[in-house]
Amino acid sequence: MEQTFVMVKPDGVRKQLIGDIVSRFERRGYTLRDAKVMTIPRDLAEEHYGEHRDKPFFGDLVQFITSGQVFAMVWEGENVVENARTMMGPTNPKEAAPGSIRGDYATDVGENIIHGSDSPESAEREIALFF
Ligand code: ABT
Ligand code: MG
Repeated sequence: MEQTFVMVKPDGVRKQLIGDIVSRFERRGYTLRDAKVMTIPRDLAEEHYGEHRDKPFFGDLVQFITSGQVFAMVWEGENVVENARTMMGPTNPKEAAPGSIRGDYATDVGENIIHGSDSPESAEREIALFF
């Protein structure tokens, strides 16, 4: 069965959204296979966001994702990689429809509440990195 890596980012934890986000995935029928609260070490953040290493926002991104606790999760179910991205809404919250997680709670592209793997290959890589 397909699995994906989902993470409530430090802004989502600060806004007390862990329960809401877990509830959305449960109501959708997905199964939580693993989860933990953690503070991401700098080297893990740089590895996780390695594809963005040369982008101008990379420094701010690593600073933000290591700025507080995150809630890392593995969710399982049919088509969960793609559906999780739909539930989250687009990366830029300005484009996110109400009812999506980012559409309901996020305001900033750099601090957008939640992460979800963007492909089954990314999911496998990210689950191995975090668990
Ligand atoms: P992540 O779930 O964090 O990977 O976001 P998503 O896959 O939706 O979007 P991508 B493209 O992977 O963005 C990674 C992080 O970089 C931030 N970002 C992105 C900026 O700050 N400025 C930009 O112009 C772009 C394109 C948003 C994402 N993270 N956070 N937090
Ligand atoms: Mg991404």
